[in-house]
Amino acid sequence: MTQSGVNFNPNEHPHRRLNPLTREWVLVSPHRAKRPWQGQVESVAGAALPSYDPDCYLCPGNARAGAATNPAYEGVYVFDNDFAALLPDTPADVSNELGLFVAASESGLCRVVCFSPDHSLTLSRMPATATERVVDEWARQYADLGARDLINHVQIFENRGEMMGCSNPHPHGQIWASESIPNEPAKEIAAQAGYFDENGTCLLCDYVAEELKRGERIVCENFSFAAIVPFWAVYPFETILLPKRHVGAIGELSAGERGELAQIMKRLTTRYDNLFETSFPYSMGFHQRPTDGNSYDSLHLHAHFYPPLLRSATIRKFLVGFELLGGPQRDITPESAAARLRDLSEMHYLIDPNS
Ligand code: H2U
Ligand code: ZN
Repeated sequence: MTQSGVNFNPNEHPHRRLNPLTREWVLVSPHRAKRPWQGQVESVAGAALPSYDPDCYLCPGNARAGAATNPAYEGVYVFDNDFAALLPDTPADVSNELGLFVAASESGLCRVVCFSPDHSLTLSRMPATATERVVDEWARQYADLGARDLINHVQIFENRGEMMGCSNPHPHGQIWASESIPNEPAKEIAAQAGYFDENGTCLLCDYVAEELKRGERIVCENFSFAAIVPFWAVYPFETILLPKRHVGAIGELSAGERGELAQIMKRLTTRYDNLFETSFPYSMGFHQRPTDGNSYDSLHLHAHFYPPLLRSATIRKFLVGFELLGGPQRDITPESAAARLRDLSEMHYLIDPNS
């Protein structure tokens, strides 16, 4: 890879990187970001939210759509989504006309998980001990939903911020439990199995160990977990959160590890908020073993955080043009994004250290 006598330099020259989890390429164009932080970094100070909002359909004691009313809950609260995208009683059917018009019925269940009764909080500002109860609930939901014959995959996720299509700032996430394995986990499962067949080891065990040795893409870590801007990141400040040991599902984490997961999520999301002094939007979610009864030994539990912000609270990455028609592309390198996140404080900008 040479340009008339100039050696290839990944910090200067356009190149492609392979995502081994999806086996897809991302185009990295670092030369476009040579002066990335010159512009004014705007921050959008959102109005402080009240702890209770009488108009919020997730706050304790409030009415939801239809007939339901939330109880006066005090910790984590889960309910069946009133506008569920998947329904449990869908009649089974498959059709295939000419291989061109292929459809299959899909059953499932959708739930909403309120992380806290306090409307004003976020995972970044909740006490880690409260988030630990969220982790416990995720494990319970995965076990409960996954045990049903109908359910073969449980997708736990959080959309945060209007930019990500989140309808409400109340701290909450969703669970979509489905009959089939969705596209993204299906790609990752195949790639992890393929890597295991070729190497006899787990792709993400090998990856996290190697990243910990190299250090340059680590954002933060604790004894059991590491948060990394992956080598193949598409979103500017995308991260992957991984247990260092081989675990296939949240329910296999020990009580201590669940506490550490809650802590590292708080530390990571605090860094995100501090980056542009904003309530940092993202979609995050866990990839864990499908619940269809197969073993999936090569699958390593992890969470992806996909945040769209690029240079400030108002400048965001859109997937347009080449990215829609060709493939994903990024300007700043994952290494420089990791360095920026790593250098940030873990004291949330809205929390007064003296109070
Ligand atoms: P989002 O903010 O990520 O959209 O999640 C909120 C979910 O809450 C959404 O899926 C559901 C929506 O269907 N919802 C209810 O179940 N009941 C309501 O009364 C309003 C919204
Ligand atoms: Zn609320």
